[in-house]
Amino acid sequence: VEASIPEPQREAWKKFSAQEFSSKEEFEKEVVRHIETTLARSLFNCDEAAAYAGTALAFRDRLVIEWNKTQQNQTFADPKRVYYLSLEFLMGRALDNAMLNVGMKDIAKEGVSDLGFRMEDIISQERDAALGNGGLGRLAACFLDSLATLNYPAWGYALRYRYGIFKQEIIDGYQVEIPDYWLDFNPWEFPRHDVTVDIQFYGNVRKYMDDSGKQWSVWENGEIVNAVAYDAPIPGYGTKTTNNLRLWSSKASHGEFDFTKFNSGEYEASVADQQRAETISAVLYPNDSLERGKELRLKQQYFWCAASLSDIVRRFKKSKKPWSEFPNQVAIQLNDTHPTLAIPELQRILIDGEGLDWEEAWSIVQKTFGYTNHTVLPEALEKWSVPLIQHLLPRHLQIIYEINARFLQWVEKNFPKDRDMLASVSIIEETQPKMVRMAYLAVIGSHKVNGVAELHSDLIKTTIFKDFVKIYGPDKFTNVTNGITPRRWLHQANPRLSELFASKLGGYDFLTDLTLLHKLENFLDDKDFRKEFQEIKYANKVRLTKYIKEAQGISVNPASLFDIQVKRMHEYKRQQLNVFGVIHRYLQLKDMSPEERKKVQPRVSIFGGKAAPGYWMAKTVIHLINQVSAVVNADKDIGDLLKVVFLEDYNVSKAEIIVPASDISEHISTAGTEASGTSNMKFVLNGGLVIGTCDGANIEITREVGEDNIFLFGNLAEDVEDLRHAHFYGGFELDPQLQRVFDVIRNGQFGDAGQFSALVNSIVEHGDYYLVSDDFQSYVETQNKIDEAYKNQEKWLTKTITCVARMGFFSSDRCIEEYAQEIWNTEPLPPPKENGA
Ligand code: GL7
Repeated sequence: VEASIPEPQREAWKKFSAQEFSSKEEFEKEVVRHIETTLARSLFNCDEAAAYAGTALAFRDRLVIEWNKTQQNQTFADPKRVYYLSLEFLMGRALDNAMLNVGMKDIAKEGVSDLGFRMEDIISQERDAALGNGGLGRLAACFLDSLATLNYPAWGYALRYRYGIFKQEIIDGYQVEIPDYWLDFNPWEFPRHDVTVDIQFYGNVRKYMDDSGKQWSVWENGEIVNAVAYDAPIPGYGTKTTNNLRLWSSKASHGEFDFTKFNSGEYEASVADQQRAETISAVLYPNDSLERGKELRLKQQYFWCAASLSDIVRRFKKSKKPWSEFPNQVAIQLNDTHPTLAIPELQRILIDGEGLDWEEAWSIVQKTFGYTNHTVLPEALEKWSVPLIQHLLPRHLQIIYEINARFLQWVEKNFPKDRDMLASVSIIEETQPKMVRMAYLAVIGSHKVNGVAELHSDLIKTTIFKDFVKIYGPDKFTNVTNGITPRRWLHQANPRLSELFASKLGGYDFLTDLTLLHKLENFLDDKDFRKEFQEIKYANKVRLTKYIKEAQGISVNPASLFDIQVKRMHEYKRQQLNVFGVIHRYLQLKDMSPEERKKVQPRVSIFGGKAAPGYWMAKTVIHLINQVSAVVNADKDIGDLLKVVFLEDYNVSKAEIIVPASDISEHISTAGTEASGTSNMKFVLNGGLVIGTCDGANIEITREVGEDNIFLFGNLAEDVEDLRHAHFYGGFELDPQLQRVFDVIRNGQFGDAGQFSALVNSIVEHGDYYLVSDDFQSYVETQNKIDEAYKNQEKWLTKTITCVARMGFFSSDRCIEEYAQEIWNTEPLPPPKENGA
């Protein structure tokens, strides 16, 4: 039943309905009111944290007003909505983004200054919302920003982890993980204790038959856990549309809280049950591109899918439309295979709950879902054991088997002579134990499957989903190249550069149409523009220099070439190639005479990134980088010619400082392994050049900026298999320069050599799976070219400006339009024009 105020009382409501502050004075009034009443603090007791809280709450009020209006508007219009299911949303900080999108940042800046604070200090009080690992989670966050900005009626659904991605500390050169309990003070979320869903686990399935002989299944005797909704407003830029991100938190259900135990004195046991329920949403799994098959992770996935679908179905049912309309009202996008259980869950709701027959239900399911694949790495492709699913979700296992049986019968009928194909496309892998291949279930249950960059989308069609292309034809598979939001990754991270562009382009339209940057090429010869562009880069390097000093205690010279590789630590991303290159550079510098050294281009090699806590090899690379940093930075012979920095605890808010400060950034994965990469786009948009392999989005960046404006090196994806084969069967001859690097590591120049033997052996003895040795020489040569190119600052500047001007394609707004047209079939719903507006 809708709780609505009767007509006669509505006048009073309207009269007192919440108003948005619109002047500096009103803003200050709101901040002070929140500090004094919401926080119960006073001007004698107001630190930066309190000032942040007051400012955030003032902006939150504004967001909430728009958010309510947006939701109301969407409820009345009842358009087709997009639901983006992602286990990760790496949102970062919200205040700066809220101020930008609401459009009151300047007023607020003056306001907080009147109250005795500096806006930068206030902004940096906020903790990152770090509900994600890396690119996949940050992509989801950029998509939310674009969806709202483009007025798409869209919801994000995820889990409200109590602990986000761990905080990384480096102690004695080793990574140490510290829990990130981020919910102490989070003004951006709203608990919806009235929006709850009962989620069932375990139990058994019983078949019933009614008088007419119709059979149906009931899943019973399970354990119930409660899902409680927490909502966060997602404001669009330059629009009043404010969408919703709904996070589910797990809680013991009252039915489950064991009162018999409680009454019989087993108070502790009953509380333990409660804690077990809360464990489901307690922690984000800290693995990036790696699956581990833990029961709790599967529980998380089902809990989140079931709660979200129940919510989506409930919203659809309010419209009283027939079920056949469901796919015209609902588009659900699966961000990787993590939410694949939503497919059997919707089928279950439709057949067991709503009484539809199988075919009718299945056709609705297939039309509703789209699936985005984000990786071809075998270790990241999710498989769940059949016994585990049987135990946890017995009804879903039946449904998965039924989906598979019908699918295989259909394949058998259409490809009668192809026996091998049946085994290779079966959702069930016939191993011991049997496994459910989630990616296959996602392909079969969706109407579109997309990769995230051109090369990647081609690769999935020729490797992991090859047989499905034969079965469904090529049209089911498509590409949507990733993008980034220019609001956060240009305007917020680099306000001065954004301002410079606005001054040349006649306003900030480029923030919503990034292709407008192409007009910057008209200013390539404009002396003032060039000078200002260069000064901004230098100022950003100075800012990072200060941060490096503060955070790591290392002094670097901002006039050096800043070479940056920040991303999750992973063998396929090849930070090891980078650090071997740094060691090589160091050895060469040591060999040089003082005269020769004078000609060398000074360089700072900056690394950053977290390793999954159980990923030993990635942690070893972190350790090596830190050891090299200690030795090189202390070497008086070398001075500023080479400095090596490992920046602790890389995250979104640090990226906003790091990205604008690069001269060169490294995107050097083994060809064919990085599905897209998105930081490459961020660095180039901020006036840095790229050294990279022909992989992921590097290829499309090259297409846009031109081969002369990017430093590509290394083997191509099509040759990787042969090279790997050659390592095993053709013998192994190591590049002499790389050999020398390994020799000094083995001699203990960077500390206990034993620590690094597995890393070195993975290359010299165990087949060099990531082709470090094959690409080393071309990597080093390309780095030398970069040194040379950097010496001609005018040419370098021309390259960087040209690159920025050609980055229009990589806006996440373009991605969202592509998804909307090709996959979701949805239209924007702009906010209604307000009176007087
Ligand atoms: C990733 C890819 O590795 C990365 O290349 C891509 O940019 C990102 C977003 O599409 O998705 N896939 C994946 O499993 N993770 C990624 O970051 C964790």
